Amino acid sequence: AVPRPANKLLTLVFLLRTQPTPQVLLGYKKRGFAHGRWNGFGGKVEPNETIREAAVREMKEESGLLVSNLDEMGVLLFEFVDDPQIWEVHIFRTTHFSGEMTETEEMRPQWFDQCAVPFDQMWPDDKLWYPFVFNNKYFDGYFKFEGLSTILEQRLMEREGP
Ligand code: 6OG
Repeated sequence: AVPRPANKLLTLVFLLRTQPTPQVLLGYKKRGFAHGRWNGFGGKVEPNETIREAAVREMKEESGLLVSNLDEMGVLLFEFVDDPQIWEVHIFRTTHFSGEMTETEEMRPQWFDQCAVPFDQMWPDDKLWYPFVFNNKYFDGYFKFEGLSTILEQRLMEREGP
């Protein structure tokens, strides 16, 4: 059998609010991998923390905000051509936050109306599964990428519960 590396665990958090209109907080990634794209807030899970702890920590580091009451809505698996490592991204949503929003060296946070998300400046898979997050539905997905912009294979389905 061919040995396979363990999945690389990542988090992605979506902070939602209903006032003044239904909105989502996104961050513009200023540097690093996949810079120049808007995304939720997140990053790698460290060895000494839970996935949930990582989600809260990364949100704080990248936006200045302390989030709580996270609901895990879905898990996405990403495969990249010529990379044996599978990325396992855990997607959370919440409406609970405190603290001051701050721009960091890595991210510029901004509220977007849920009907005006800049999908043309985001990972191309995002437009397919954001509706689940906005509508409070649970989901699982798999996307195979060639480079940063081409999806070769995709599977996406709703699931019953968390
Ligand atoms: P750093 O390794 O830069 O965190 N991420 C993705 N997000 C979306 N929406 N689509 C993808 O399609 C993604 N692949 C990775 C997970 C990387 C951040 O980017 C997310 C992490 O939050 C391929 O610290």
